[in-house]
Amino acid sequence: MEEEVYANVSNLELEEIQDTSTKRTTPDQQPDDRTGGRRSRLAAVCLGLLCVLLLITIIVICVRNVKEKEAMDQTISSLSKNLTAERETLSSSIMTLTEERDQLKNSNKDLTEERDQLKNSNKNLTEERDQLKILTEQKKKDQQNHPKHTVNDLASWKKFGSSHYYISTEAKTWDKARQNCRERGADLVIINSKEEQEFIKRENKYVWIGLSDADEEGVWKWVDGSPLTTKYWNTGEPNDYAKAEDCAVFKDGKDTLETWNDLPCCYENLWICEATLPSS
Ligand code: 2F8
Ligand code: CA
Repeated sequence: MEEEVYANVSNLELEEIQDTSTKRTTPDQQPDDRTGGRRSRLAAVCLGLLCVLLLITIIVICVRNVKEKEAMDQTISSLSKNLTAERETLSSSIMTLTEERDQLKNSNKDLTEERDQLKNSNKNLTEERDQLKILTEQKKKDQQNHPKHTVNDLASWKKFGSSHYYISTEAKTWDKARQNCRERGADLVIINSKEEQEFIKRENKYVWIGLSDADEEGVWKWVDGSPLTTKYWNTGEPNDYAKAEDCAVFKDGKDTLETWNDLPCCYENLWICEATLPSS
């Protein structure tokens, strides 16, 4: 049985081998094989051409890209140059503008200060004008109510040199004492010589005189506006005690000629008026 099977198989194999060799050597089938070979070659040539074409395309693209990159680099570099130049122009114009702004700030500051000073001086002048108006009005009234003294009017006054002196019998503040003198056509006494100082000392009275530093601390002025030159301050005076003493008083009972002291103007004291007659 086994032998039979082997024999069959061998037969079959033999047939197959015969079939195959018969197929290869069939003369009818040879033109087909040649066409296939040609096709394969044609395909290979086409493939090769395609590869070459692809390579050329890639090279062209690469060259174009390189050129484009160069062009872009040039554009970027020229833009960068322009921007740098523009930035420099802008920073120099910023510097100029900053300087201009600072100058304007300074001149604005100066102008503000000037304006404030002008405002102040305008205020002061307005105040001065108003005071002068009041004084002028007061003077007019004084002249109407108390016309200037004649020699006869002054008969009761003490005469020394070319002046007449009135010593009050009541006490008043410095301002009111002065006003009283003015109403009498005189003013508080101005002492401008040693002889006059000696004359008043002989009266031996504690009296206001026409000297004050009320306008400016430490700057003593007589009532006619003249500065103090010949001084007869008591030792240690004027001391502006408690920062409140702006009016001068003539002290009595002193051994020396230095008899003056500064006192608060609101104190009430006797006073001396001096009238100087106009020279005829
Ligand atoms: O010692 C001088 C001093 O004496 C007094 O002050 C304590 C006088 N003041 C009054 O009288 C208000 C000062 O004027 C004077 O300088
Ligand atoms: Ca004093």
